[in-house]
Amino acid sequence: MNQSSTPACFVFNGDADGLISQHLMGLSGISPSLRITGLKREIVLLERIPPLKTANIYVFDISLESNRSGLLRLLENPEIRITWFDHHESGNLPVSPRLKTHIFNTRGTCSALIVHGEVPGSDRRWAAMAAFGDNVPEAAEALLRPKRISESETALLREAGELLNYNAYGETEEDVLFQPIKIAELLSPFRDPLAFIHESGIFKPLRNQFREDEREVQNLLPHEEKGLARIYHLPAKPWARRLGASYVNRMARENPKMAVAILHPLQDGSYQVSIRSPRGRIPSAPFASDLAQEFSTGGGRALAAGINRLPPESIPLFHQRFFDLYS
Ligand SMILES: [Mn+2]
Repeated sequence: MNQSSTPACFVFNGDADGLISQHLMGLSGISPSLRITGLKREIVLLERIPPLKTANIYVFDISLESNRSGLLRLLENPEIRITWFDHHESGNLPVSPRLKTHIFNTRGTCSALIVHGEVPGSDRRWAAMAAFGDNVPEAAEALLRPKRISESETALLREAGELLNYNAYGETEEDVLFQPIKIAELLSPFRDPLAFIHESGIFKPLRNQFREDEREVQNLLPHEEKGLARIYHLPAKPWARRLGASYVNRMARENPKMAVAILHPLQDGSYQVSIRSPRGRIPSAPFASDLAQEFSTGGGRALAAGINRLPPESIPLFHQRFFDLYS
């Protein structure tokens, strides 16, 4: 079958990195007949592809490991080819002549930087915008430096990337100002990132909402505090669902000697818990992952761990164990 007549399908994360990755592929001349995306935490996306007779599927910025079963099912169809760009841990790569991967799980990269490297002649300011949004600003700056992009233009690219990333956070569609699929459609005619920033109409409302959310966050007080340990309970409000995930990292960065836990209420009445142990190289600090694993849905790493679902009746126990270890 002639490849050019085969419909293309783009599947991507709804954050800045995913959106811009698929846009770069679109600018290279491949126009998708179908786009599939979601909010930041919706990463199992291959299963949402409707049955296709034939397709060239391009996947951006979602982990292969999380989509393995969907991928294996798609590869059973000999008329489907898949090209995958990502920077998350992938696990073993399935071997198939119809699967091509560009997956680099190294620090300081992001999917749009990988796509940028594969698409000849693409405007590096797009990849820089994505890298700023994906929290790898050093990579963005390194990409812009040889082109002598001005400080004011760099600042615009940075803010746009960060706002696109911020827009993808929420628990439901109602939590976000723009559905990521809508942003992908708005992006598609723009070749110039500055024109997109000035003319798409999304950045002013995003900036305003972000500032209001920031004000709410700044008024937040710890629910309980003992020594160098703090627990916050976020309210069941959209701003808290949008900023909660980045708030815990910010608290940990700004207070490196502090242990922090944040409880996010979920719709079913349970809580998602983020735990950060002190970063200030305190050798005796207990691992955040050890505390998380005391609870059935907990896991993570030494400095950053979490509990997916803490039932409300376990909150007093969590407080007690957290302060036992860290106060
Ligand atoms: Mn990414």
